[in-house]
Amino acid sequence: MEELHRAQKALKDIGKPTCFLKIIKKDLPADILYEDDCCIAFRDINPQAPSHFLVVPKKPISMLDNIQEEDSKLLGHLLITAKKVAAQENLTSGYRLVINNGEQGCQSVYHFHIDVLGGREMEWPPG
Ligand code: DGP
Repeated sequence: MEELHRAQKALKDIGKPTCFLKIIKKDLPADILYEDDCCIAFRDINPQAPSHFLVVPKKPISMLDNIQEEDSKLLGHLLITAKKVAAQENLTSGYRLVINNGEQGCQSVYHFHIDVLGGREMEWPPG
């Protein structure tokens, strides 16, 4: 419920510079785990698992719904980055990737990102 409320609130700010854009521009501090020309990975400020980090493209795409065919290579790069950072985090027993999209998907920051969670056993189905 709290997640849905946060997601509904975030919808009002769609199109405005997000905290992730500020992290990319180094205007906001973050615990950065990886960075290259196309993307950045940093620890989630409100971790839901012992290891919880976000993989974020530098291109400001708001959400999965707005990903285009031309972004296919970038999407692949984000997945490879998630895998590399998970290895860096020693998530050898497995981990989960999540993409929250839109209000009912509980997306609370409208800069596309992949949540990577690990370090504990995940539940299925997710809530
Ligand atoms: P979601 O859109 O539901 O995937 O949630 C976005 C995640 O981003 C959420 O788990 C909390 C995290 N987050 C929000 N603001 C900040 C921030 O300023 N810094 C960091 N490191 N994480 C943030």
